Amino acid sequence: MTDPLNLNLDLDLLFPLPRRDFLRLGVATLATRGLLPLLQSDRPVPSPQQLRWQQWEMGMFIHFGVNTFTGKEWGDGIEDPAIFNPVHLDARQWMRAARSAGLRYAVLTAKHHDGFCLWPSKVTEHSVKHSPWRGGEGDVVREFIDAAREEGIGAGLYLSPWDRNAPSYGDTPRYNDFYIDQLTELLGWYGPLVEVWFDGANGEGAGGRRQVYDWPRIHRTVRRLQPDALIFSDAGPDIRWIGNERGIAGDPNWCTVNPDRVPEPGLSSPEIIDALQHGDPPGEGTVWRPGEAPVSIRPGWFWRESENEEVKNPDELLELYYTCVGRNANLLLNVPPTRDGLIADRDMKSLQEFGVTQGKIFGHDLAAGAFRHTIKEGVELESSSPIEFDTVVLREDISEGQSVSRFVVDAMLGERWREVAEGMTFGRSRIVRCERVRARRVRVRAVESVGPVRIGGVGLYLWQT
Ligand code: FUL
Repeated sequence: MTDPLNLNLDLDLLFPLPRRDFLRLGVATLATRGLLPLLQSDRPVPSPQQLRWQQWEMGMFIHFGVNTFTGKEWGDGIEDPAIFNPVHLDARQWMRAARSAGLRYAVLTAKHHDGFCLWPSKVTEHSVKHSPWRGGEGDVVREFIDAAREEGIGAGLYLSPWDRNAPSYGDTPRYNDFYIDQLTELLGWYGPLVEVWFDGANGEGAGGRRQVYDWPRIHRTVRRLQPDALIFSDAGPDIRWIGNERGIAGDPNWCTVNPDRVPEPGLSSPEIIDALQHGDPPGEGTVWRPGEAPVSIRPGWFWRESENEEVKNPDELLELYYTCVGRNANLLLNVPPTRDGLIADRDMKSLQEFGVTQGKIFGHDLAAGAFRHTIKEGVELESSSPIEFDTVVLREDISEGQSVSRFVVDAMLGERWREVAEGMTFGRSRIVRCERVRARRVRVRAVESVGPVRIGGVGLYLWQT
């Protein structure tokens, strides 16, 4: 392979894999953007934990608590713990639901804004220990974590900083100590977690007092007690919010971001939402902070009988798969248990069918047997017989960073190459749907990039059979 700018780069250092497994592109683009110093060693790359999490692609969000029993979205903090009694609670059923839809990790609301704790916290009385459930001896967090481990699902917890029950809320130092105590219980009592989810909501305390959260201390606590857990918030530091609750990632979507554009959780402006949606290309984006898109299978975050007819159907879930996973973000799909403590039949059915649909479409790469070889700007697939496809999955090997900023997919139709799809970033995965074509030769060209490109995979699928 020649180096277009005669930079004498050590290609084997840049590309330790066999040549046919990678492509190196866009050095000219690098030069024009002044990014040449950003070669492999300086580029933001995922930590092993981020990489694993990105490979999981989808997780299950579980909103559960006193709101499940009141029908409210935000409890006001004065709910009587006696209302919490999910008599048939079975966290294994939640995990089976997750598995059936290909959701590989799960995040439970250990405490939502109402302050009710799903575990027997020692620093508040507002918890399961004053509920009739399991005679006041129960611990939802424990049951959730045990079930997740048994079913091979990564376990994560959400601990709302906003607490409408805690009397100290708004008295900044006092509440911060209380919050760290709760966090310490959750991070210390239940074994390894994969993700700790921090919501930016910051309501007023009594008398209009403003609570200032101590984010550096919160992060230090997570790092100390759970060094392998990823920290989610609008502002990361490990995973960033994608900027909406509708399950739509930006296009383009970079895993890297300029941290100055999203300085702390809970801030909102068009510029911040833009940064969350799209990230920033390496160079401008100095940290690896992939996006996660939380969205509910129902209109609300908590289960509500009145919304039983509005559960998203498998086609809608598939659409979310395309707009999140297909745009290089993880999908965190909320599936709230009922008052019985179970995932409702209707939600379960949607999840199961979504799982079956994924298998039908993506279970077999139609190009699996095709010969692949490097071409000037990308890779060409050549199959012995024509492949009929309408969906292309493109991946970079993100362990080396993210680089592609514009790509084109061509198919050889008749005797000529015809462009069937184009777009911007790949990242962990990019799914493009195109018109249905039949071709023996297909090529993917990364026509612009901001650094060395290493293609991690190209797959062809048929979505509309
Ligand atoms: C928001 C919260 O206010 C919602 O209740 C929900 O938990 C959602 C995931 O985050 O900020």
